[in-house]
Amino acid sequence: MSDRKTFGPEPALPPPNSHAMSQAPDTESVRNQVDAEAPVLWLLGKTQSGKTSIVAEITGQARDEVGRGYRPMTRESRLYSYPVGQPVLRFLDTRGLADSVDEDAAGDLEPAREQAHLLLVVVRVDDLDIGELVHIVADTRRHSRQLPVIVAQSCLHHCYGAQDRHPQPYPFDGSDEDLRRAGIPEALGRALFAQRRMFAAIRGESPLYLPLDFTRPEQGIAPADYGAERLWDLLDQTLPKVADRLRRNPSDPQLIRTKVILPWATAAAAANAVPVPVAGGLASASMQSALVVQIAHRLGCAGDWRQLWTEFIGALGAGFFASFGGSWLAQQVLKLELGWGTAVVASWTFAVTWAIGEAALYYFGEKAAGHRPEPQVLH
Ligand SMILES: Nc1nc2c(ncn2[C@@H]2O[C@H](COP(=O)(O)OP(=O)(O)OP(=O)(O)O)[C@@H](O)[C@H]2O)c(=O)[nH]1
Ligand SMILES: [Mg+2]
Repeated sequence: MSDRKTFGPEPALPPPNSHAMSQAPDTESVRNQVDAEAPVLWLLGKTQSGKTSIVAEITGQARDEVGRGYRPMTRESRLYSYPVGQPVLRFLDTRGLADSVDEDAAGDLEPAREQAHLLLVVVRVDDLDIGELVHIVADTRRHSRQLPVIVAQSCLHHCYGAQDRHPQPYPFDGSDEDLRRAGIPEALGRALFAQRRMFAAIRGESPLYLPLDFTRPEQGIAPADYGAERLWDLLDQTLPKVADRLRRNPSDPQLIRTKVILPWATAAAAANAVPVPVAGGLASASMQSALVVQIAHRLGCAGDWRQLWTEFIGALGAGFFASFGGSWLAQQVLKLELGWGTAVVASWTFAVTWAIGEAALYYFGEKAAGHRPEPQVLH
C-alpha cells in the first residue's frame, strides 16, 4: 500500500504554522499512518450522476461541490477523510466520465484502482448509455477480483409520473424482486432491470444494487435522503469494521428537519396539499401523514401508518390549528441557513406542514425517551 498514489485535498504534511506543526513528530507520523490505513471508497460514474451528492450525504462535506445541472462539476479527483481528523473511511470522488470518450478522466482511473477498497458506481437510473462505464468496472474487476462493487441507481423520480411518490417504507433489497415491488411505477422497475442486466456479465461476485434518490431540499422530493439507510446497510456488509463507527444518528432533530420536514413541507406547498385535519376527516394518505409517520419511525417509535397518525392527530387536537401562528416559522427556516426559498416557504400550507413536523418531532421524541408529551407544548 505504501506505493499508492494519493490525491488532494488531504496534504501529506501539515501546513506551516498549523497546530499540528507544534505536535511531536512521532504523533504526527502516527496520525498520517492512521489516515493512510482508512479504507478508500471510490466513486465512479458519468458526470452529474450524483457522486458528490453521496459524499455530501454521508460526510456532510463537499456540499458546495454538488452540481446544479448538466455542467461537469468535480474537476479533479479529491479524497475526503471522514470523520475529519480521525478518519475511518476515505471517499475518493473522481471526475465524472463525459458522454464522449474522455481522455482526461481516463487518466484518473489507474491511481483510483490502486487505492480502492470498495467501488461505488453511480448511474442515473434512466441512463442506458453506460457501456463505457460498465467496461471500466469489468476491467477493474479483472485487476482486483475481490473488490466489492456497489451500483447506486440514482435519481429514481426521473421514472415517476406526476402523482408518484417514493414507496414507503423503502422496499428495495437489491434482488430481482426489486423490479416488481408494490407501489413502484412500472417504468422504474423496467429501468432498474435494464441497467442491472448491463452489469450482469462482470466477473466475480455480482454487484450489490442500491436504488436511491438524494435530492436538494428545495426540490421538494421527500425524503431528501431516500435510500440512505440502505447505503449504510451495504457499508456494514462490505466494510463491517468501519461502518459502525461512521453511522450518524438518524434521530438527530436537525437532520430530520433538513431531510424530512423541509422536503415534505416544500412538496405539500407546491401541490397545495391542505392538511387533512383542517379539511376534516382522517384520510390515510395525506402528505402530512407521511411526514408524521416517517418522523415517528426515525425516532424509533414502532407502529403502522394509520395507528401512528391517528394517535398523533388525537394528541394535537383542534387547539393546534386555532393557535397556530407563522412568526416562529421564519426563524426556524432561517436557522437552517439554506439561503433559498421565498414564495414556497411563505405559503400557509408550507407553514402548517412545517408546524406539524415540529410537533411530531416533539411528540414522538418525548415518547421515544419514555416521557409523556405535554399537550400544552403542542398548542
Ligand atoms: N433527483 C436526484 N438528483 C440528484 C441525485 N443525485 C444527484 N442529484 C442532482 O444531480 C446534480 C449533480 O449531482 P452531483 O452529486 O454534483 O453529481 P456528480 O456525479 O458529482 O457530478 P460531476 O462532479 O459533474 O461528475 C445535482 O443537481 C444533484 O442535486 C439523486 O439521487 N436524485
Ligand atoms: Mg461531483
